[in-house]
Amino acid sequence: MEYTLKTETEFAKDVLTGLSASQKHLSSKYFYDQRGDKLFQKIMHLPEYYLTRKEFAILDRYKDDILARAMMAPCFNLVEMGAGDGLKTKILINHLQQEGADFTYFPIDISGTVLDELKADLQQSSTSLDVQPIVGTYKRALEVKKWENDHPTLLLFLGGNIGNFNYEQAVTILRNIAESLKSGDYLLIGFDLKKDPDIILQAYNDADGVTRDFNLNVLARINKELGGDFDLTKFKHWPMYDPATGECRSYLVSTQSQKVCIKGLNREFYFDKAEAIHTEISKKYSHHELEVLAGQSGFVVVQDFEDQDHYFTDSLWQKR
Ligand code: AVI
Repeated sequence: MEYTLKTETEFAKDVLTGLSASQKHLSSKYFYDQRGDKLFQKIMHLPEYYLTRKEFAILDRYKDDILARAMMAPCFNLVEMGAGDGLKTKILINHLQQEGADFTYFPIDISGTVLDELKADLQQSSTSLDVQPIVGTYKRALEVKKWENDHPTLLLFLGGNIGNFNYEQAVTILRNIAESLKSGDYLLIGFDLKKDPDIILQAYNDADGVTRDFNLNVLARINKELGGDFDLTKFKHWPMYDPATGECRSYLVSTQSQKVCIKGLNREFYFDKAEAIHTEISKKYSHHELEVLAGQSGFVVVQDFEDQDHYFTDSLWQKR
């Protein structure tokens, strides 16, 4: 089949840059297409993947306290970065509705499919809920700032999504978030905390291989969208956790020397045997690190809400 050159898309540009680098890399944001979204849904229910369960328990247990602290006006904006299926947020939304709160919900996600489903789902249970989805990257959504009005804002950045950025990138994103907010507005942000390395590693190396397939999905996506001929059986999923930095890094390691052709880029890429493509970072934080991060990005930590095992925290920050 003939492939038209697709070098203009952001995906194509990033793949070209990433696979041409001396340390090959591909961004984990490209895990999430329709199949990737489904795999991530599955991950969230895996016994090894504690993050979702822990955060769910936190929101369920502390919803009153969180909203009592963060609600400053009868009418407000509820913005959510990386909303996904909104499963956890529904706890807060349902609670707000029971309390008769007047708010507009702005879910932001890179996946339009996921947002369509979320909106339909929310409006099925409450036809009066004002949902204004924003499809795009965090960066783009913060530029567009559809929630810019006179009302105060509570911005949710849940799921430990901030962990998918390195420290410098996290500071940049959080500063951008701070700029999109008014002084006194709140940010509720989820951090996976440093803990026993075995527990962390297992969460990214589940027995059923769902996380492996999720990682490999970036190659499947290159095959599908850019006409690549990656043989997925020739790459090994390899997560590793460094307890000093708190970084869980995932790689795809080539099991043999091989050549891969990507027609859409009109390029061939060579892999040595055991050469790695870095695909994801999932950073785990200490309390001290997150206090510093808040300060560096224009926030103060108001309160940490944690699960009983102290695996995860939803940290409530206020814009200075
Ligand atoms: C979305 N994000 C917080 C997940 C994480 O834990 O880093 C993505 C993920 N990657 C592998 N498993 C889950």
